Amino acid sequence: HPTTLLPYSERIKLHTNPTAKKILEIMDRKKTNLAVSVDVNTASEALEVIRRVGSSVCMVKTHVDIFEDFTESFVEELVKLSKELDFVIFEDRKFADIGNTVSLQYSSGIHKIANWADLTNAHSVPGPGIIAGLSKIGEPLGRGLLLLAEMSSKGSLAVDGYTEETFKMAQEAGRSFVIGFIAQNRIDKSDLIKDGEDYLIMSPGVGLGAKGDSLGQQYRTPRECIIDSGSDVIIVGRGIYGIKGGEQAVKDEAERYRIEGWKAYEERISK
Ligand code: 5FU
Repeated sequence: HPTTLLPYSERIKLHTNPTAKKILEIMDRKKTNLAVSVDVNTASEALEVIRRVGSSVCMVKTHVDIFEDFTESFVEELVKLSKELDFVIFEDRKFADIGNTVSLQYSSGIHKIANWADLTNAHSVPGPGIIAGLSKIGEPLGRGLLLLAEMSSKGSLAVDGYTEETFKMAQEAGRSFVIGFIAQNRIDKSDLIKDGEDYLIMSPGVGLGAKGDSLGQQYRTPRECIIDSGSDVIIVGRGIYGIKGGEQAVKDEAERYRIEGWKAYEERISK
């Protein structure tokens, strides 16, 4: 696949969306394709994890609806840390409704996601109206959207024709707002992709230890994602924040994944 041979730095100019550019710039500057998912119970714990791993990552992924203590001040601190430690904020909201509803869910309610999250994502199952509804809110703010083309979990229905139709839906929408996909493979197949198009493929389900969990999650190594499957960003949750050994261990583990991911990327582009 043409994209997988290009350095991240050379892909910046293939994008117009400010969030896509920012992600690639940070990856190049900090030498990291690692995103950490901070799925802990409280906003205050999440901030502690982020302070430890922030310098190793290009992105912090949240599920803010998990936090029992979500407040406006969490958002302020998160945004402050994203500037100090140089990372993008990705709220893994997985919108899945009609355009009108998702535009309200994205802009309003307690979380007001569009106000602070650089990046969010959506299922393609409702059809292109979901992109229109979200882009109405997010595009004027320079935000980016990923479509879920595949999932890491066992038995996922997002395969084959669904995955391909999701890619085509993104392509139809244009790349001013949709900047890539949550996927396990390079789903922007070279026979589908047009000249000058570039998408970011971000893959969750990454671990250097366990092969899965008891609820259907499946893990691959950073090498499998980046070299074998051509992913651009690896997303790691429990493998990093769940490591035993205290604060330093979490910091060290993030560095370990950053180095693994970066080595695999360097090997990929040198092929
Ligand atoms: F879209 C997806 C997917 O296909 N698999 C996922 O695991 C999202 N995720 C998220 O990535 C999931 O909601 C978690 O937030 C994170 C993976 O966490 P883990 O602790 O590394 O398994």
